[in-house]
Amino acid sequence: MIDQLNAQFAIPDHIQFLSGPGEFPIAALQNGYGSAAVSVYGGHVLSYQPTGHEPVIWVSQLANYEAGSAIRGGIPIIFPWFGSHPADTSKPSHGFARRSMWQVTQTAQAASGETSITLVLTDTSATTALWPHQFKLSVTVTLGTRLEVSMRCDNLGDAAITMTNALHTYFAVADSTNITIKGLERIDYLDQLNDMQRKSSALPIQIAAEVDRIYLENSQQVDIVDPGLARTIHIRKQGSQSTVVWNPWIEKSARMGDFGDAEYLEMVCVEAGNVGDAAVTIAPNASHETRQIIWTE
Ligand code: TA6
Repeated sequence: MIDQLNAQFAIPDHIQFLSGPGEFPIAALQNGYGSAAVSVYGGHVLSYQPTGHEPVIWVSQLANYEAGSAIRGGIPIIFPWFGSHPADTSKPSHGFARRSMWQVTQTAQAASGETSITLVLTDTSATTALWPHQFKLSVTVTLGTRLEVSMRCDNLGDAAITMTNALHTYFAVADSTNITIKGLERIDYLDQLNDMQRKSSALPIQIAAEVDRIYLENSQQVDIVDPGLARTIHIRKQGSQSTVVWNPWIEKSARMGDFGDAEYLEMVCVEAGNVGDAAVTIAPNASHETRQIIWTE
């Protein structure tokens, strides 16, 4: 498969495919702006490192790379439902997209230097058994002065479909107890740790316990200020009515088999999506796109 992917989609000096952990095919992107890696399994960004900076995206040292499992870290593609399935908790949490093998459909090297790759997941008997709809889900990753990740759902059926989604991004930080997350002050959020109570705070977010919040907003820029790495990670989004902020803290970290007990100190999730009441309905032959734009300075 790797030889076939390289024959079809490699771009000398910019995109090469290699066999990664679990023998998952990985696309390695590089250019003057930096480097990134994308797993064909899950359509899943595993790394992003701008030139001259520390890695921006985090992956657990204990991540599973097994068919059917979700990779812990990176940018999991959450589709077609966020969290537990609304009617059947036996179905995989956060949907099936991140647990499926995708197809590479396009790679490109722009004259301006950006390198991009598009991967696609379309309905199969396995997905139809979980979610009886015809769809095409495309993820396009563009490595330039910023990392842009776009997930687009095309409704290929003859009935409207309703989905929730997220780009469930794990960001690398020096010490999660010493960061400040700005941009969500005075924005209402649902507290997933307190019966989805609706709350807000005038203060920027600091992590001193488990945090699991669904912010009800569609346009803020969020900044992760990280003095330990002497940098700020900037995050913008489009096509997203919800921003999820999550850190598992001590107890939940210890309960997750694919997450090191102390790894809560190394990461924070800031996710762009459409969650809960922000579910998106897509008419037949229509599409919806959610995009997250990441850069650091
Ligand atoms: O993004 C927040 C969240 O919904 C948390 O509640 C936590 O469950 C996290 O996602 C990870 O979920 P996962 O299914 O990947 O373990």
